[in-house]
Amino acid sequence: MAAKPPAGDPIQDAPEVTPPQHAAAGLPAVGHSLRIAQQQMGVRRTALTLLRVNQKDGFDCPGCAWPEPDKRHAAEFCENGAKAVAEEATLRRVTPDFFAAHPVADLATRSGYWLGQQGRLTQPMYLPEGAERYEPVTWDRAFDIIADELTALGSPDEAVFYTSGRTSNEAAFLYQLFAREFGTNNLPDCSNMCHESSGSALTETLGVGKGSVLLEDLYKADLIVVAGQNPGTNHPRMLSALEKAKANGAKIISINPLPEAGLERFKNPQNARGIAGGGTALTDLFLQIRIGGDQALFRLLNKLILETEGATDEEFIREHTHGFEEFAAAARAADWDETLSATGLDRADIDRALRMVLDSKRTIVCWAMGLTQHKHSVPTIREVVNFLLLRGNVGRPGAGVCPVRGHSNVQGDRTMGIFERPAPAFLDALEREFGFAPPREHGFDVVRAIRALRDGQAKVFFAMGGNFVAASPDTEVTESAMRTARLTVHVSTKLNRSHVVTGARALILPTLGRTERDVQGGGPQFVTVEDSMGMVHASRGRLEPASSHLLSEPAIVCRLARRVLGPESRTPWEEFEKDYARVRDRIAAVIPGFEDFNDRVSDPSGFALPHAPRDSRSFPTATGKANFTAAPVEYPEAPEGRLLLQTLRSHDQYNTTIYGLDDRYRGIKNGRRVVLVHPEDAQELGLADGAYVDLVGEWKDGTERRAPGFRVIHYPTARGCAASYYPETNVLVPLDATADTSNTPASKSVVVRLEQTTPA
Ligand SMILES: Nc1nc2c(c(=O)[nH]1)N[C@H]1C(S)=C(S)[C@@H](COP(=O)(O)OP(=O)(O)OC[C@H]3O[C@@H](n4cnc5c(=O)[nH]c(N)nc54)[C@H](O)[C@@H]3O)O[C@H]1N2
Ligand SMILES: Nc1nc2c(c(=O)[nH]1)N[C@H]1C(S)=C(S)[C@@H](COP(=O)(O)OP(=O)(O)OC[C@H]3O[C@@H](n4cnc5c(=O)[nH]c(N)nc54)[C@H](O)[C@@H]3O)O[C@H]1N2
Ligand SMILES: [Mo]
Repeated sequence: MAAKPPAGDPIQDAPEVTPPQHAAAGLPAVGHSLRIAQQQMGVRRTALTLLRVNQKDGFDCPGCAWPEPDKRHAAEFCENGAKAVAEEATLRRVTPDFFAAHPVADLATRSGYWLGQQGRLTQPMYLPEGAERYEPVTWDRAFDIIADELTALGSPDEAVFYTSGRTSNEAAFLYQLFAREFGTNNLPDCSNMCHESSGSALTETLGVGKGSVLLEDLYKADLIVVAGQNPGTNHPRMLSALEKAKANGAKIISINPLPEAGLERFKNPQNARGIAGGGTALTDLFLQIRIGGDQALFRLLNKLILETEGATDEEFIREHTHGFEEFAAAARAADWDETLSATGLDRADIDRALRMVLDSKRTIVCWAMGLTQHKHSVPTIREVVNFLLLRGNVGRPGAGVCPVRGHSNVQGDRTMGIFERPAPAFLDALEREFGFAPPREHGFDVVRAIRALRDGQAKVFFAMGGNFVAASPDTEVTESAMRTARLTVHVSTKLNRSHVVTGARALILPTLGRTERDVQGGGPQFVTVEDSMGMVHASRGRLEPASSHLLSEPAIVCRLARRVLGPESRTPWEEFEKDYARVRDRIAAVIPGFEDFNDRVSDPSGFALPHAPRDSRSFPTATGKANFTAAPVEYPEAPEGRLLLQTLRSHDQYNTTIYGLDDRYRGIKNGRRVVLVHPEDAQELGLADGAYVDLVGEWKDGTERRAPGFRVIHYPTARGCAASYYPETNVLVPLDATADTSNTPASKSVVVRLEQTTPA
């Protein structure tokens, strides 16, 4: 067993490059994940833990939000799920001695990778004002410190309560209840940086801000479009679903500036064809689009559909939609030349795509961050909705919208009320059930919370999970905003950058992870989660907790609420902490679709939440119909000599958690400070393969931001585009560069100049 973290840092970043691969998964993936898992957990624990992932009596994989098939394999996890589990179930520990040996100033010089590799947090730690080191603190004292700061605020709106998407339904429901009873809607979450654009676009057009398909629908589809998503790395179990869809006759179009290996070919490690054979070719048509060209592409496809006799579903349009004429006029005006230049595609490619679209009776569009993190993301996703509505592809089997969510319970957290702009009906229900008047004014999202901290309007920052400082845009602005806070508090499993860039005082509150046993006064507990397709099910950890000092997330919220709100609160916090079933009773009373929650969740397969467009083709929008929309077409353009940079994930990371330094499918090893550039663009810019550059972001207000020391890799991305990993490149994303309407940071289209330097 190798429970020791790496000794040195900065960890050597010396990228080596081989040609990109053309297939994903297969045996190398299994070997790779087992190696990482065994380094963290040892052999026995690896076997015991991984067999419990996503089983009906086990825990929900803390990796992604892709749903579980009803018939599960003995090993219903993937390489990257195994890495996520190993990261949590590691045997390495961060103890008070560690903090005694490492002043915060020292930890602030370490990489995020090094911090994460130190292991699980074991005790509550406190950084007093002016102190150099974190020191151990009791839970009671920690809650006193938070309560003192919260009650000293001029207004509850000077506190910010962030959530990351691993938090269970029960913890999330309690957390928003506490924040609102305290008096604020300042509940930003990672969704603000992720699928907020999908939520905004879908709520307006279909009336429900979630996907409209179930796993079975993928198996029934004729055509699946995968746009702006890299499932081979980020949702590997989706590849098994695509494989099955193909076996049933589906065609796949992938739309991406990068040829992602996982979408080209899948070698399923769970069948003989995948292990010994060549695997399954997935993509039938690859549209290598320029960054941000998707709205233009879908607009032109819509024009072409409209121009094809009999291609639209007239009855559906008449019965169920609104705004068709205005949309159709805008679509008819789409221009071929403009589309070709916006997308970088050939006419022949678009013709081929059109033929596949017209040949399909049941079409699903899946997407992720490649569509959501641009200035014009909301109109882009609305154009995808137009595309589906035209042929009646919403609310029937094998068809619909499929935004593929990130964090394993990010969708559930939103359902539970983690939202800075809660619906009035939700607040009314809270008021009825709990007998206090929740605040009605909208709170801060992520970007507004950073501005509020920067401008002194927010003074206490509390995070339920996540790594706000590293995940947020404009690193320097965010870090200095965080340092102005009176108090920063993080409920966390692992050490990260947000623990070392702190307010005047700081607390780290260590918590149980998914894999661990949770026993409270009322006996062993389980929690629930909702996947990307609106299926709710239980999750039960089995491992001994990483330390006897850990509290569960629900327990932390309940104790904090009792301490802050005092005897005046009529909410039974003590009872909630003892028995999470009591929390579920209240969720059932407040949130539609959770009736008889405790009974229904005892079904090991879980249950599906209602979704009006999917279930009955009814659309709870302002017009009572599905809305066509007609926004002007936009696309980003880089001036002469500049490139459009997207900031994305490598294969060895989970957001800001770095598992290793390889990006296997893209052929990059042992380094993360790389920038992928098309060989011809590189040549025009005079940059040889392997040249060293600084990435200099240029924002429209004339400001520049610099990320130094990246190695240029000649790579087959779309022309005019570049790609580099997040979070290293967050320093380049201006705080004000956000999507219209959703306010999501536009981290997939940053204008950059590459300045050649000498290697460090
Ligand atoms: N192993 C692992 N799993 C994860 C995560 C992780 O970090 N690691 N993160 C989780 C989270 S929170 C999320 S949100 C998801 C993220 O899942 P993804 O969205 O797949 O993640 P990204 O790496 O950001 O990849 C974006 C993809 O969009 C493409 N793209 C970029 N710009 C454009 C564009 O303008 N148009 C089109 N058509 N394509 C574009 C990129 O080339 C890339 O393939 O994954 C979740 N699962
Ligand atoms: N430039 C750029 N920026 C981006 C993105 C991008 O594509 N490009 N993607 C955005 C997206 S999609 C997202 S979702 C955000 C992610 O933003 P976050 O969700 O804030 O970040 P993570 O890196 O997922 O958080 C990791 C930390 O969560 C803690 N943690 C893990 N498990 C648990 C748990 O069970 N309980 C608790 N309490 N804590 C736990 C650990 O301490 C770990 O260090 O980043 C966004 N930022
Ligand atoms: Mo995400």
